[in-house]
Amino acid sequence: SFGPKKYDLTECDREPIHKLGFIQGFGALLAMTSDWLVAYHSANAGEVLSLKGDIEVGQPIKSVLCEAAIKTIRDTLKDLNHDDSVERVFGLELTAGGAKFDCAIHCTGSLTVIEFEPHDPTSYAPHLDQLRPMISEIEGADSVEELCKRGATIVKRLLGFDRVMLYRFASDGSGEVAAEAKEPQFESFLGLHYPRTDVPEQARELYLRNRFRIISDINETPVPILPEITFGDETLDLSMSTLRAVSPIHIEYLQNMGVGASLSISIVHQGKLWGLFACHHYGPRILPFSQRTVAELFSQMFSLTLDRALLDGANRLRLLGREIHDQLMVRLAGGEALVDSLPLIDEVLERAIPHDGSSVFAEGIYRSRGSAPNEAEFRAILPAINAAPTSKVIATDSLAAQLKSARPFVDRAAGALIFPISRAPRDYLVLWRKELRQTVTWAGNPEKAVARENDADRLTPRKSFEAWEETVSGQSAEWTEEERGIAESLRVTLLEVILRLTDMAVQERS
Ligand code: BLA
Repeated sequence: SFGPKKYDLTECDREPIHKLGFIQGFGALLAMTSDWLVAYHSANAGEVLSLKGDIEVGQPIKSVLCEAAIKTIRDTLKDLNHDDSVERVFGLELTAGGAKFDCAIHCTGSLTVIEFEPHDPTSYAPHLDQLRPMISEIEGADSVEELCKRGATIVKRLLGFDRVMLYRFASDGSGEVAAEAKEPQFESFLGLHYPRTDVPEQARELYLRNRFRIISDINETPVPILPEITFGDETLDLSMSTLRAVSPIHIEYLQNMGVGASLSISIVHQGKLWGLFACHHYGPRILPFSQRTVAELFSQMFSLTLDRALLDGANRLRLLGREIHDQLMVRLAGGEALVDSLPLIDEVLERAIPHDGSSVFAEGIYRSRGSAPNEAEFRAILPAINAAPTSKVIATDSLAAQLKSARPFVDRAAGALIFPISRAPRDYLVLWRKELRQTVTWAGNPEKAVARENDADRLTPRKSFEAWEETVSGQSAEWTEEERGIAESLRVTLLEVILRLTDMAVQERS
């Protein structure tokens, strides 16, 4: 239950956040059995509906809601076309002559769940009007970065939160604030990285199914769902709920960050949780259901636009790869030795695969640039990489964890993208990346925003960052799938160029 329980970092992934048994008080909930008896109700349901008596478990729903409302709910159920569907009904009168409500209706197991909150009379129209210009605005973005920036700005404008971030996940579940729109008086979190535990595994899974959540008042006491314990000891599954009270651990985290309300919308790419629009407000903030629905719609459009932008990006990189091929061909065919073309290789590659240093080792000669290891250091790792397969690019974000001999230069070159570029003797092109913790900027100290100190300061972003710093010690930024793709085709190019040059040299000699 909600209380001052202290949590351990390793417990994060195990908390059953979909079955905590509480909702937020800006609405109420009823769950009905298939024979339309009340199975669960939030403790505030009777009050929100202005009923005289208490709601009892097992009571027929028709003694709680009016006939017309029940009919609407039944009809709406027909529109639920897959397991995780949630249908909305705006302005529904739930009791005869009573107030109107905005409702979310869904099924879980054999139960029908209706969640309702006071109807917002401004309704859809004004929010919907905003949608069309927003879509053309994101469609005009010419890169993923620009798209993210515009997305954050639009969501900020749409929802009026103090801070809207686009939080982008890396493949290891950690993440980075990739774009931000905020009120000027708040410190920027742009570029900050957070460890994977900050949005634990089960939360990331849930956020794929249920793409929208709001925590409207961090300091509000959540409303229990009754009965708290049933015969089967089965707590109501709130996975698809719109009112679900979130994990108390996360509440504590937000309190420590000084946040008053939080909202996040999933950004999905190819069936994976690619990122979140993460919104903070420094006071409580309740948004009408209609407005939340429009924001959700926007994020779906955003996800589609993102799909296309990522695809465009991949295509651009492929074109760039061809360009690199041509340029290299011209240079090397002109008689330049491979080791001497490192500056060119570096220059063209930098546009496709950002790196901090590079090396070429060809025909026994070593050349390097930037933060690459020196010749002696490189020769020390050579036997190990010679033992690896020649047929593909080797990508590692922590070479020193795999190779003892790489430890002496971990401070300069932690990650390596190794291109084997000939058969024997083994020649290589290597791109290097520095340790992430040296390159990641901790832009300011968000702890300044903390209003109170308590003994649970483990759960502050600062502590989180320290934990993250430890986990990524000796590790560079990862080589993304796209980067590894370009590297692979570039390896083929280099191999081809080199083989052709060798052929030419052989022909000249004979
Ligand atoms: C959920 N954690 C979340 C969510 C976000 C973050 C956005 C989604 C819920 C929401 O909308 O608020 C993380 N929020 C961030 C990050 C930034 C931000 C990284 O603004 C950066 C600026 N969280 C922890 C630790 C634990 C933890 C250490 O930091 C576990 C011990 C847990 N986070 C946690 C849990 C949830 C969560 C359990 C799920 C909350 C829920 O949906 O019930």
